[in-house]
Amino acid sequence: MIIDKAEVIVTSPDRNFVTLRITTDDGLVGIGDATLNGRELAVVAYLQEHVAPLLLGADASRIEDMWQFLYRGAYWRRGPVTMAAIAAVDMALWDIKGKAAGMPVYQLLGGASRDGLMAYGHASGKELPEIFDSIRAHQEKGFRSIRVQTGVPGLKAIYGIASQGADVGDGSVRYDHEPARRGARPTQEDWDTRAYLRHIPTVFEAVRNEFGPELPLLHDGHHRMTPLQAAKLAKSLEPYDLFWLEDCTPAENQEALKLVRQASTTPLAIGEIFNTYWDYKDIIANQLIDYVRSAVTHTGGISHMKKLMDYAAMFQIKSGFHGPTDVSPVGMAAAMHLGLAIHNFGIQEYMQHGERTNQVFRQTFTWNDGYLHPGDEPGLGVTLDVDEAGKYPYEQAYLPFNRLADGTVHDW
Ligand code: CS2
Ligand code: MG
Repeated sequence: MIIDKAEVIVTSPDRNFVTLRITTDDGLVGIGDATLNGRELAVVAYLQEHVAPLLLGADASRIEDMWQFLYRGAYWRRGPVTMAAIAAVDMALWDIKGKAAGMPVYQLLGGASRDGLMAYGHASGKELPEIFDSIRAHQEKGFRSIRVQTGVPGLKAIYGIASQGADVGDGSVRYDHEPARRGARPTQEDWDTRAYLRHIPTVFEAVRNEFGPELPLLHDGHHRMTPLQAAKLAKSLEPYDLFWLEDCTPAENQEALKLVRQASTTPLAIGEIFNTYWDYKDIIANQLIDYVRSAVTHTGGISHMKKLMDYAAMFQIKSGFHGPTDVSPVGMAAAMHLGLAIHNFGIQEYMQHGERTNQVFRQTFTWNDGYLHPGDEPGLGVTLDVDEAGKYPYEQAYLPFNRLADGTVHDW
């Protein structure tokens, strides 16, 4: 099972995706997601110029050895571009191994530890009526857990509001959740932490009054608070019994989470911008988080994420794998296979890709009554239609960024 072809396929049906496609001399094909939102072509170059030539002639069955070769052999370690590239190789080799064995990848990881994966969707709105409608719409789609993001009075455009139609200053009106905004320049949005901290408890008070105490609710702080502000936020949301508060403060300063922990019992989820288990070493050992937020796509693939989750299990920390529309269906499938197999699964983010994306990536996973299942096709269970992919060339796109009222750049 020798690799004789390694192609990097860039396609942009609803947004840009990067896929590594590996073919062996006995005709097996494996695919891996290498999408890094807003910096896609950096990973394309890393794969095409530096990794693909090293794959040719290699034994596709040696997944761990290839991982260690690509990680240690590069000399320069870690980082989002490197680890997304390694992740794509890892996913593609697991896909091939499953096809060679005639088994879905979760069976190769130890088999199913549950019947299905509880998933959460993204409800949002500028104000309460729109938020309530969005929650109901997600319940009608079958979601049993729901993330709630809200507009903030006085702010024109902020992260996570699907219907935000404000003119954000560059003439653009439509702002989707995650897809990086197409266009030659990043879109500027605005932020005011004090206004947000005053407003957010009133939103969850209203949501709890409307939908009751049972519904698992999640919220994403999206890195925008200082540690003390994050502590205030976590404490203010404690009465509303969140499933988790995510990215309450930028996690480069991991010590800061001790302050949040001292202030509140609101569960914390961190890690979607991490890319190796080294980023988690101390916050897991010090019990500073409750959920691991990484995506398989951004964190070295299935092999590395399995090791990370085994370490997290020692501290009763569970998975909450990242699953926005900027993780491709291949990355989603990999997350589902891993999530089904590990004991310490927590919840799976599921934003649901667009119709054109689902035409390019033919998937066999199921979504039923609030639960995902990766399916039982050999490998990852996703096929990339290369011809369909060719209809959607790459389009330059950037994630938005924030400026405060005085013009200072701020975390988005
Ligand atoms: C968000 C991410 O889903 C989430 O929790 O934080 O979708 C994030 O905004 C995007 O991945 C950025 O590309
Ligand atoms: Mg997030």
